[in-house]
Order: sequence, then C-alpha cells, then structure tokens
Amino acid sequence: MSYDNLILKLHEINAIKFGEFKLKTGSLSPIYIDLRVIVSYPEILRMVAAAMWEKVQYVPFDLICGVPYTALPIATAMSLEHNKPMVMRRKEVKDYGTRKAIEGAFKPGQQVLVVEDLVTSGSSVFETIEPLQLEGLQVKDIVVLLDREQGGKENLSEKGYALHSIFTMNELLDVLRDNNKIDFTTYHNVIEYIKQTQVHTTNTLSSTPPAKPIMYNPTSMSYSKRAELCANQTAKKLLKFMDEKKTNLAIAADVTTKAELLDIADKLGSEICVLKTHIDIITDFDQYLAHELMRLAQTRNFMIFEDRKFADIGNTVALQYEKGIYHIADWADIVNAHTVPGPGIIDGLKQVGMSKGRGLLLLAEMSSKGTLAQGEYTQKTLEMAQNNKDFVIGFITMKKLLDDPCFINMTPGVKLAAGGDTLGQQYNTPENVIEKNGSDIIIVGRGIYEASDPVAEARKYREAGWRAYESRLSL
Ligand code: S5P
Repeated sequence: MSYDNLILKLHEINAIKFGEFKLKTGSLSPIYIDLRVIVSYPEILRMVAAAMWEKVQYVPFDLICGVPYTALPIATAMSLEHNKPMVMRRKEVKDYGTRKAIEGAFKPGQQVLVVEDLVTSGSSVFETIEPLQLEGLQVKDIVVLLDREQGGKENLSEKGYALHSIFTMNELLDVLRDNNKIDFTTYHNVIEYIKQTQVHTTNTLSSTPPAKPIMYNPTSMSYSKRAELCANQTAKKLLKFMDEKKTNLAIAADVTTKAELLDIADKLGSEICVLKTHIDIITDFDQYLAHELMRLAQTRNFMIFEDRKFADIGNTVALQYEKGIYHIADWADIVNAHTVPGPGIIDGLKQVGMSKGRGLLLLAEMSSKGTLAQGEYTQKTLEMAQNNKDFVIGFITMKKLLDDPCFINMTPGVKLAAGGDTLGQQYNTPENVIEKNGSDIIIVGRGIYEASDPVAEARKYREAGWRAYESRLSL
C-alpha cells in the first residue's frame, strides 16, 4: 500500500519541516519531524493509527504500549478501533501512591506490541521495552510510523526485536520530491545528513555518539526503586521492607526447638528483613509454630524463607513443598532450590507457589569449600532464572551475578571477621559481600545466635550491612 497521501498530509500540517534545526545532541539537522502535532488533526491521527494497525495485523500480541508521549494517542486510537487492551509506561515513576512503572491490567508472559512515532537509534524504544520486561511482559515487535534509517532498526534487530515501519526516511523524501514539496538541494542535503549521522552502535563510521545505554545496574539502585520494578509480590514486599526498616540482614535461625525459633523471631524480628528457617531440624514442630512465625512476620515486617534446598524432579518437589507434615507453601514466603535436576524443578515448585504469590531463590553459588556450583552450572542457573522471572526472585550467591534489579542476591557465610568453620563453611564480611561483591542481603547464623547478646550482635551486623549498602549507592 502507498502512503503518499499520508506523507503529503503530514507535510501540510508541518509535522515535517525543512531548514536548520538544533537537536538535543547539539548537532544541526536539515529536517525536523514533530509528530506531536497530529493530535490536532483527528483525521490524520486516524490514518496513522490505521496504517500502523495494517502493518502489524498478522503479528501476535495481547497488549499495546505506546512510547510516551507522542505515540500515546496513536496507541490509544489503535486500541479503541480494534478493541485491544493497552498498558502505559510511566515516563516518571511516581514517588507516592502505587509507584507503578507500568499502568494498566496485565499478566506476566503477555506479548506487548510497542508503538512509537519514529525511531532514530532505538533508545526511547529500549526505555519502554525494559520496564515492560521487568514486569514479566514480552516484547518482540515494534511498530513505528517513520524509520529515520539512522541505525535504529539494526540496533533493535541485534537484540532480537522486529521493527515494522510504515515508511522510511528515503521513501518520505522521495514522495515529497516527486510532489515538488522540496527541491533537489534539500533532498540531497537530507539524504547526506542521514548517511553521516548513523547511530547504529556497531557502525564504526558513526559521527554522532551512540545512544546512551539504559542503566539498570542494581548495585547503584535503591532497594525501594527496585521494588517498583518487580512484578513478583514477594520480591516487591521484601525490597520494600528492606528500605523501610533499613536492614539487609537475614538471620539463619538454625536452632532445634520451637521455643528457640520463636524467641529469635520475636527478639530479632525488628532488626531483620528475612527470617531463614531449616524447619526439618526443629524437633517439636507443629502447625502452631507455623502460625506464630507468620504472626510475628506480619507484626515485625520480615519475610519467612524456608531454606529447604529442593533438589528433586518437578513432581516430587511440588509434593514436598505443599504436603507432608510441614506444608511449607502455606507459611514460607520464600523457598530455594538447587538446579541440578534442570528447569522441571522450577515448574514443579511454581505450580504450587505461584498462585500463593510466593518467590523462589535458585542456588547459583554456595559458600562451602569445594562447591560444584560454579562456572557453567552457575551460568545455566542464571538462564533458568531468566526464563522464570515471574517466580524466581533471586539467588543464593556469593556476589551479584546479573544486572537485573528484580533478582535479589542473598549471601550466606557472613561474619564480622572473615574465616571459616571446621566443616567447610567459609566466611566473608558484610562490607565485602554488599559493597564489593554487590550482593543484597547478608545471611548470618552463628555469628548472631551464638553471641552472648544476640540482639546487640544483630544490630552490629545490621549496621554494617546497611552502611555497606549506602556507601555502594554513593559510589
Ligand atoms: O551456600 C550456602 C547456602 C546456604 S542457604 N551456604 C550456607 O551456609 N547456607 C545456609 O546459611 C546454611 O544452611 C546456614 O543455615 C546458613 C549459614 O549459617 P552460619 O551459621 O554459617 O552463618
């Protein structure tokens, strides 16, 4: 289909201008395209939306998301005309109220079509794709009115995204020249300018700086900011508690009686963000213990992490998680699993935990001497996590392994002084773990509960962990 008429109309309403325009980058451009003006021309807006729809009519997607602001009315027009739901990305995430980065109703796993007015380097499209993906949504296709042919398509396709454009800069210029809207010199000036200002990031002839990469380095982001980005409710809640309580301390409550465990939860509850249990070492376990732990978790604002280290096939772990005498899924916000059986273990646990809003940690690395959880095993574990971002909320690891703010890294083997025990445990300090290695939570057991004053000791760890977090934020 020819879009000559649409191009001529856009020129008529001054959405396409020729002259000398100073761009954000400081460079001068002989062409300026401002599609914001189309909101004043409903007929043209309708034509644009119809053309975009036609282009992607065979592309599978569940939701439409316009890149703010120019493409929002276009996305809305498409949504209304074809009864397809929309979501919206906030340009600024509110610091009050719901703090959502993506507005609207959606489920993780849904496919989103991104709508943009024009693409140059692709950076504004990436800024929209990233928060969508952080919410568990999938993006494969982007539809734009104009491809400026400055490298955006290549930048997107290198990352696996398909760009569908209604017309390219060359096509637009051809139509305007053929209809005597621009003279030969203007035509050539613009063609030359486009050639000279490629922003394809691997193009060595590029004369403008490449698009600024979107920085989502979790170590320089606050826990609260990360909470906004996470779709998993457990991850969100945990990061919020950490921020509100100013603690990144988890206690490994490796005691063997109900009374001792409840005493730790009661006395240390306000110092910690996570209470980690080994429920199968409790000699007098009953459901009263589970209820009391949940009550304390609610009043003291911490999460319960049952360190069960599941390690069997999916079907078995689902039973171990839900049934038996412990009914772990009923009271533990977080559990963890080894990845040695392959991704089926995640599927099995997810079947039970997902609908309860639970979160899973994968053991990517271990603190013990001679651990086999390293190298390729760790890499494969990260891949499994990335394929299950709705349920996997992070890792047991010695350091931050991925630049994804929604994965929470918890590190065991922590003491104020480094060292080890006689059975292979290796200790690192809170400073090294949080500041140097970029982990998020220190898990401390004997360092606290074996101290003569566990509350005072917990405060020391809490302060050390928080100081390390604050100083890594200020780096
Ligand atoms: O690699 C690991 C993984 C875990 S979850 N190394 C560990 O030590 N843990 C757990 O962290 C371990 O089961 C124990 O509950 C706690 C460490 O306790 P600590 O007394 O050595 O601080």
